[in-house]
Order: sequence, then structure tokens, then C-alpha cells
Amino acid sequence: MTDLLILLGVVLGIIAISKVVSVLNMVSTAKGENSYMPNARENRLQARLMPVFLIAYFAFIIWQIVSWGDRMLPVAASEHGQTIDDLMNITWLIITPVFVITHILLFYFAWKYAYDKNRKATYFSHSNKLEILWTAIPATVLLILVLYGLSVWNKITTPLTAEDDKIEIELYARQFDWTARYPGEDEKFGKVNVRFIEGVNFLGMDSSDVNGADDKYVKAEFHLPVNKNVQFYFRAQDVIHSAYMPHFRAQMNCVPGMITRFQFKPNKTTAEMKEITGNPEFTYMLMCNKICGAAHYNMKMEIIVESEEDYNQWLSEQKEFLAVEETIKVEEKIAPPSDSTETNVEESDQLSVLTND
Ligand SMILES: [Cu+2]
Repeated sequence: MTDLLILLGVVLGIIAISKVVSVLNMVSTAKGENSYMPNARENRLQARLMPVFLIAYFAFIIWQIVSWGDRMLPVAASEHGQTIDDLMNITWLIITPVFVITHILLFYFAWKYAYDKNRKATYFSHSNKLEILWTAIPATVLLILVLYGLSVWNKITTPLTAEDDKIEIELYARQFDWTARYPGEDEKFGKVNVRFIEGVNFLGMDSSDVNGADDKYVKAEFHLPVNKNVQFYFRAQDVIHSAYMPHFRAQMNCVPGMITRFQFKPNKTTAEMKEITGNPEFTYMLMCNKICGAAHYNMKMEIIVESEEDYNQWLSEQKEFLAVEETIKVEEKIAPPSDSTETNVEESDQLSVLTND
């Protein structure tokens, strides 16, 4: 109710201010104050400032490219990444000359045809030829770009088949961290349910599902084997997040209540990328690309790409869900929770069940 009153107050305030402004305008028109016309000298000055602004504007753009250009992403670290970069480069190649030419013309015309009392403008109301030309050319160019973009999108989002050699990872987003879950040796993810989310079991793992017993989950960093397809599943606990892995040219929204997917094949290890970039500190990052709350900027996770042997070694060292679960049970025995932890879950209430194809 209070919100409604505040809104009403703001709306009425805006209406009142606009009425006052229009009354003041009418008063000054009646007094003849609005009939000001710039003189010839002022006109000439404005006209001369046009090319000056044009040059300053382009100089500013070039300065930005020179001083910030090295912040651009390095070469793509995934197999499909090059197709995205090609799409981006072709789009730049088409729009940059258009941008330069239209701006030169815009400022040139403003300078060349500044008001001159001895010159009369040519009036013409319509030209079919012109209308067709300036509609058809941009439409065709945009159609080509859209179709090209669509074909790239279809190519990179085509799901992997059961025969494809792949690993599977679930990325779980919540305010404000990421968790990566691996299906364990059985290569099957355990069931999850939003109703099981409590305390340490923030993933909502269903402990009655045997497939989940060997699931492994990690925070802070996760590993990927090089030159192997990675099928990602994304979940979110609270609000919409977005899994953004810029070096792999990959991004997918994480939406509460549903599972989204994306897959790619990393083709450069972290060590190789350190060499390519000449930066010994280089790391691949998973970041959140939806402003999801106060600590959104800090919602990130390191990604390590390494050889398959190193990856397997690392994975074997990670704790299984069952082991984590046992620890929780022991803790509960020592200090039983004050309120009842009983949860009533019907099978039909399963919000999201991850299954292997
Ligand atoms: Cu987020």
C-alpha cells in the first residue's frame, strides 16, 4: 500500500512539473523570448566545429583501441571458439566501414550545408528509388549476418550423442558461488531435489539414490581434460545466474527450476595458454554474467585444463558425496539439530532429475 502511494506521488509530481514547465514556456513565447535566431557568425562557428568534432571523435576511438586493445580476449581455447570469433570478425569487417563512412558524411553535410540566407534548400517529398535502395541494402546485409549467426548457433548447440566420447559436469550456481559436480565412476549423476537443500547439502542431493553416492563436487576450482567433449548441465538455487567462460567462448544462463545445457571441447591446456599469452599468471575463469546481487562481481571459479591423465588423477583425489554425507551424519549425532529435519518428498515432486542418455 505504501509503495502504491509513493508511486502515485511520483507520477503526480512528474505531471505537476511538466505542467509548470509548459506554462513557463507559454509565458516566454508570449513575451517573444523564444524567437532567438543565431546570427551568421555564430552559424559559421558551429559549422566549423563539425569537422573538428569529427576528428576528435575518431582520435578518441583510435586512442581507446591503442590503450585498451591488449585487454581483448586471447585466441579461443575451445574447438567451436574459432567459429564464434570468425562471426565476430566478419561482423566487425562489415560494420566498421559503414560506421566510418556514415559519420564522415554526417559531419561533412552539417559543415557544408550550414545555414546560409542566400541559399535555398531543395525540397522533395518522396523517391521510390531511394526508399527501396536504403531499405533493401541494410535488410540484405542484416539477413546475411542473422542467417550466418543462426548457423553458427545451431552448430555449437547441437547436443552430443550417446556415442560421443565425453565427460559430464554440472555447474551449480547460487548467491554467490559456483559448485562443479562430477558424476563419479558410475558416470551417472545422483538425483537432486530442491526440498533436500539444507545446511551442508546445499546441492539438494537425494541420499536415497545410489547413483549419487559416488558423485563428487568441488568448489573454488574445477578441472577439464584437454581435447575431450565436455557436456555441461547448469542449475541455479536462488536467482538467475549465467555461467560465462569467456576463453572458451561459452555462456549459458542458469535458471532456478530448470536444467540448461551447453557443451564444448577445450583444445588448449592452462600451461599452453600461459605460453600463448606470455602471462605466467594466466588462468581460465568461470564467472557469473548476470547481475545477481551484491557480491555478483566475486562469483567466480578457476578452471584448469590439463592432460587426461592429470585430470583423472585430480578427479580420483576428490571426495565422494557419500563420504561428505557420512561426515554430516557423524556431526548430527554429536549435535542433533534443534528443529525437525524431516522432509516430506513425493516422487512426483522431483524438481529436477539428471539422467544420462
Ligand atoms: Cu550470479
